[in-house]
Amino acid sequence: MRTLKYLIVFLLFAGLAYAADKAVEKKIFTATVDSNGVQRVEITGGEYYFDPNYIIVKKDVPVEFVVKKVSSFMPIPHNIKIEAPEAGINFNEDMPKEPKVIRFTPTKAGKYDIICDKKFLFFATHKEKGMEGTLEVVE
Ligand SMILES: [Cu+2]
Repeated sequence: MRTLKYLIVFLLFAGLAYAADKAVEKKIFTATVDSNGVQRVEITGGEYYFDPNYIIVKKDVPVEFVVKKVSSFMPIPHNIKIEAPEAGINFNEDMPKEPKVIRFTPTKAGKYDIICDKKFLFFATHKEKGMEGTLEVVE
């Protein structure tokens, strides 16, 4: 009986550790303006994350996202999507293995969701699995 109690406690902790592991770690990147007047941000996507996942850019300065996905054993498709037309940002692009450039110029300060909305059959979307982030546009 006592063994069973220990087993239950162990499983509980194992479960908690697993849940903590799933929590999304915040990886912040503050873009700088390069000599061409562009804020270039390299973003990698994988299972199931964006790296970085918290990106800070300046308003009214062109941005270039250079996106690619890490190659993995399973050919899992990923995309990167920001839907904020009010801020001049509105795209939904597949993330290829070779770097792809996405250009936009944010016109409004605020925080905008970055997501991957791919999913497999009836399973959770990648966003729900942690493949999400924030684009913060500052004045
Ligand atoms: Cu994805």
